[in-house]
Amino acid sequence: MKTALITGITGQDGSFLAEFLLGKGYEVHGTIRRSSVDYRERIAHLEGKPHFHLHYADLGDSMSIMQVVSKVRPDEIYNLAAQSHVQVSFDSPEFTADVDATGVLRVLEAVRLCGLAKTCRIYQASTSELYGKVEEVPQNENTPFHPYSPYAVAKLYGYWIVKEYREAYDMFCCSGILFNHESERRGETFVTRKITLAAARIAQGKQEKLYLGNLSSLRDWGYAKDYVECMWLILQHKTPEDFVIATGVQHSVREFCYLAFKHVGIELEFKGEGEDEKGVCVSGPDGLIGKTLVEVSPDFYRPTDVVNLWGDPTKAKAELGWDPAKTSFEQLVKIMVDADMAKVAVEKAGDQIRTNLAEYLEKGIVK
Ligand code: NAP
Ligand code: G4F
Repeated sequence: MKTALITGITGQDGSFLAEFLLGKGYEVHGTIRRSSVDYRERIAHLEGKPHFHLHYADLGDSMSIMQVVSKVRPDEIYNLAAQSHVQVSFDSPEFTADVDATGVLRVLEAVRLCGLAKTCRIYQASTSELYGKVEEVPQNENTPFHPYSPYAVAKLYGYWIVKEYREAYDMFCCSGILFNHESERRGETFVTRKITLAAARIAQGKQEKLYLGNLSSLRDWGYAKDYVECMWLILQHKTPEDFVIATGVQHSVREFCYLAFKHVGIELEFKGEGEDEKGVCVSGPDGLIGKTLVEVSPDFYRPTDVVNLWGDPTKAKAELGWDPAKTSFEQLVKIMVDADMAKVAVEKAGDQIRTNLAEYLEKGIVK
């Protein structure tokens, strides 16, 4: 039985990867952080399982990483922990650098100092944000980097330090240069999830309007569940190498929005340009026709924005046998919207129960 350590196990990818590795018969260890709210939504269903273990550690704290690596002595480490929000990195650049850049160094050094350099394989969660202000489309493993946010600059250090440890110490450490991947577990402030939640809430009368930033931004969006398989494949490869993981298909934020709303029965027409662009309901429920449901707010613009990400997964397909077309863009949108429609329906039912209860209490029907 192999032992894996996942940093960032509470995140979108960490939770899917933990399920995937448990399914492969791994002993899975993950790092968590102390929080005032102890409900770990994405991994709650795994807690208590015999081969699933959690440890407190923080990528900003070398001693905690040393401690967990020396205790677990993993065969594989998946370093997924990061301050992963690009816009937030403009507000917290120093924290982002500490966790997303120096944090990677801390993991590599912990492995080396624990005497595991020759036995432990390390996956580093690298990103298409490295291409930033893109110098070529589509982007592959040889495309020059041009990071365009504090997040991307920090991740670029992570990429290079992994390469350095591979060459200097002959360690099996690799970067997966992953393009955007989404799911029903995606954080609610990333654009896709923000859209699918809003579409579900607007369709069920719980929200009036959705405010977004740059609607013309282009992304290569895949399904997170498919991408975690690739992380594992990268570590099973005969040699330590870096891989681009993407679908090879590109769409705009506007297209994502159109499709998500269409899936809940609302057809949008986008009118106007730039900050004046609006998404108006042209067909759907009576009360919504003619209403502006999507508006642009400069609050969601970034000081520098990456606008043209499009990955070329040829190497991953040829060398890892990975299928980039497993889940289509349309299927991805459907998975996310269906999950959010169900979530909002449950929220609404909860609201109704609370309203009824308040009324019964007031009338003295229940005490
Ligand atoms: P996510 O949902 O934001 O999860 C991030 C994880 O990192 C969470 O478990 C978080 O813990 C943990 N974390 C944050 N700061 C930490 C710290 N100082 N010490 C220890 N843990 C910390 O991100 P994701 O979408 O799953 O992405 C996983 C990784 O892939 C990240 O490194 C991200 O930058 C990278 N990536 C993501 C994509 C994508 O499209 N999703 C694409 C390319 C690369 P808490 O729950 O306690 O906050
Ligand atoms: O969903 P996003 O915030 O993702 P972004 O910036 O591409 O970063 C994600 O993918 C990276 C891989 O390329 C990861 F490394 C990173 O960790 C993260 O998972 O924004 C996507 C695009 C941007 O161009 C943004 O300007 O959507 C645009 N956008 C337009 N309106 C918006 C919004 N983004 C957000 N978050 N919120 C908006 O209202």
